[in-house]
Amino acid sequence: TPSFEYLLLEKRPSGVAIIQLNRPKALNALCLGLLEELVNLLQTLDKDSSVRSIVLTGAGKGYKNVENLFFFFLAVRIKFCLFGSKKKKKKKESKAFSAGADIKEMEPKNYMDVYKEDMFTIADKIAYNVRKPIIAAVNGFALGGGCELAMTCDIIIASDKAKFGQPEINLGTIPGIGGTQRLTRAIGKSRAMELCLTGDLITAQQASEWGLVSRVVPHEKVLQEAIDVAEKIAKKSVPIAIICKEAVNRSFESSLKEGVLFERRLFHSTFSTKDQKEGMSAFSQKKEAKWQDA
Ligand code: CO8
Repeated sequence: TPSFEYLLLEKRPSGVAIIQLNRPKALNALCLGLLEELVNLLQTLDKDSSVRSIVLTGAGKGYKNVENLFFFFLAVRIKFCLFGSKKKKKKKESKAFSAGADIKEMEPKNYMDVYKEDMFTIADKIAYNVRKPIIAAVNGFALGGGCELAMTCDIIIASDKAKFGQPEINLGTIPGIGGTQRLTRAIGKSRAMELCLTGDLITAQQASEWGLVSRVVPHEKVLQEAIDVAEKIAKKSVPIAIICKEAVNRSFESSLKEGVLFERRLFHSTFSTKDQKEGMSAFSQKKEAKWQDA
């Protein structure tokens, strides 16, 4: 298993890989090291035949390993016995998917620095090169680059405590990982303009009403909901899911007519797969399809 400085990875037998952005003290801000690890890991998982779908979330309270619950309650009890029930200062680390690009890392840079290192172009590899479906479980703030990262995923499921926004204007800059483009396509010009120009944040409920996320669930359920969706997808044929994702994504890149033609060609191409034969014959025989991923 590879080791990471900024990520946590869990691979489940169901074929779902769960990645956590793991800089909770900096609200999972996207430093360049984190982005590099993330892109490399996603590309590795994309080629890993034991992985069928991917969940991306932020480290923090929303993620609890069931096996660790016993130790969690034991620790709470011991703490209670030692320190009594006095209210402690609330820990800061439970509330972010990602608060965006790392401002402290960007602060000293000048134009030539960001131009030469082609800052954030690496993130395009997630949107354009990762073929398996990625579900974002947004467990808190998704701001700036955090919101942009969620938007490069294929499905966004939000905690009822999540907040979305593109506050770059308050820092004297603008979104740099596709925010002005993907947000506009997701929620329309007027709303995207309002968010990008005011820097205001919106609630998960508002994001859902505007079509940015597919659903809002209670905070403690957000990861499980995303895993459930990922597991459903993991039960499909991997190549067919990849073809399907490619077809939906083409709608962002082409006219309707071109998109429909592209879809038609891909649809035809599925008839060259064993899984199309299996899927249709299983339906006729009232059996469950056994995908060969071929
Ligand atoms: N970068 C670095 N550190 C951060 C970031 C960030 N984006 N966000 C939070 N942190 C740090 C804080 O500095 C703080 O650290 P410390 O404990 O050492 O002081 C810690 O995380 C906790 O944060 P807060 O104390 O601020 O927590 P609050 O609960 O008070 O506030 C907020 C939470 C509202 C999320 C607040 O932290 C905030 O406003 N964060 C910044 C959000 C933001 O502006 N994001 C956009 C960044 S720019 C971007 O993403 C795209 C730039 C594209 C540029 C393209 C160039 C080519």
